[in-house]
This record gives sequence, structure tokens and C-alpha cells, in this order.
Amino acid sequence: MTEKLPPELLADPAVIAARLKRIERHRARMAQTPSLADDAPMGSGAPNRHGMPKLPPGQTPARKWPVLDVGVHPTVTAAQWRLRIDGACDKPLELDLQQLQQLPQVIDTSDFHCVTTWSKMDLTFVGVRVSTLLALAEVQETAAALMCHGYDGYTTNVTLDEALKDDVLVTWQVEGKPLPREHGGPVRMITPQLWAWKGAKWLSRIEILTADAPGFWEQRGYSMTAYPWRDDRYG
Ligand SMILES: Nc1nc2c(c(=O)[nH]1)N[C@H]1C(S)=C(S)[C@@H](COP(=O)(O)O)O[C@H]1N2
Ligand SMILES: [Mo]
Repeated sequence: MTEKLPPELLADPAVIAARLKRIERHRARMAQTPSLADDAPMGSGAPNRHGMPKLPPGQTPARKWPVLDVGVHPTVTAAQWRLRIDGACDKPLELDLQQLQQLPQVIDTSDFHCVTTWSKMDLTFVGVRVSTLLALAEVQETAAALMCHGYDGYTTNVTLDEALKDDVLVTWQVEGKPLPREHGGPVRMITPQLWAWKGAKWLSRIEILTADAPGFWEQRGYSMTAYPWRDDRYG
């Protein structure tokens, strides 16, 4: 399984360098315009736009849905795809796509906010709530966060509180079609109330942690919490 490889082996260094520069520019801009930060208590409650301004501060709506990742698009066919759920749970499990599709499905329309300042509005996803999967795995009392792994070696952490929200899905269909490979198909995670980097594409493993720990971008200066409406982007 490629998921065991350290991300550094798989990621494109140019992509990473460009993103790190972006952090510096953001810090400079925030230093000049601190009022950009929104201290309203956004990023909690579902769905992701109830009672909130539609667009988080600093975002621009995108016409097409851009593709963003560390530069490796693994080929995982629907037949090959597996999701492992392990760590702080009593019933670790492995699912294939058919099994995922036999679990209770939800249809949810949400907005997709990328920290690089574009938002793709009104995407309708079909999939299984992460809360359903965690219940199946019998998550333990001590659980605090998830480390989500992709087949490309990518990792990202999501706190349990955020992961249990109703619109956090492991999704295999968007806009009525199978999730395209470039957007993480056959199966990815989405976190509509957090920046989109918290949703691992080509999802391979949900590791349940007893203490929050940084994933790929979080180790490189991205926010651990990632609340779009608080302009909580980096650091
Ligand atoms: N496996 C994996 N998941 C990933 C990434 C990645 O590089 N690898 N990039 C993240 C980032 S930074 C963003 S903004 C979103 C982009 O999703 P999209 O390409 O479908 O727009 O995926 C996130 N999930
Ligand atoms: Mo991103």
C-alpha cells in the first residue's frame, strides 16, 4: 500500500515551495489588515452556511472546481479501493466500495472552501457520514482526533468534534457522477466547515488518535483548526 510511504517521497517540491511562499504573503497581508480576521464563532454547527455569510472573508467564488493537491494522482480503481479505520477504536475495520455504498447514505449540498482563496459553491455530494463510520468502528472514549491518509501519502488531521459534524462525509459521488479521479476518486473525505485541505482525496485510512497531531500541511505551517469564517488559514 502506497499510504505507508512518507509524503515527502511523493509530493512535488515545486508545489510545496509555492505554498510556503503563499503563507509568507498571507502573514504580511494580515499584519497590514488585521481587520480581515473574523472573530465571529463560525466553523461550528451544521450545515456549513446556516446563519453565516455565504463566503468566508477573503474568498472568491470559482466557476469551475479547481484541482489542488501535492502533485501525485494515484490510480486507485473502484475495485481496488479500500478504507481502513483503526487506532483508538474497539472494532477496527476495512471496507471496500460496495460495503461503503451499503451503509446509510446521505446527500448533502455544501460549499468547498480552499485556503488559496477560491470557493466552489453548491456541490452536492453523496456518501457516508464519518460519524457513521466511527460508530461502526466503536471509537473509544479517549479518541481526540483523526489522521486521514490518502493513497498518495498525504495526511491531514481533523479533531473528533469537527469530524462528527453531519456534513463531514466520506464521499464517492459529486453532482450525480462518480467522484472524478482528479478530485480524489473513487473516494475522498470532505470537511465543509473547515478549509478543504482537511478533506483527504483518495482516502485510504482513518487513524483514530488520542491526541491531535499535525498532518502534511499542518507540519508546514497551515492551521491546525482551519476555520474559514475566522480567516484561520496559517499558523
Ligand atoms: N490525498 C490528498 N488529499 C488532498 C490533497 C492532497 O494533496 N492529497 N490536497 C488538499 C488540498 S490542499 C485541497 S485545497 C483539496 C483540493 O481538492 P480538489 O482538488 O478536489 O479541489 O484537497 C485536499 N486533499
Ligand atoms: Mo488547498
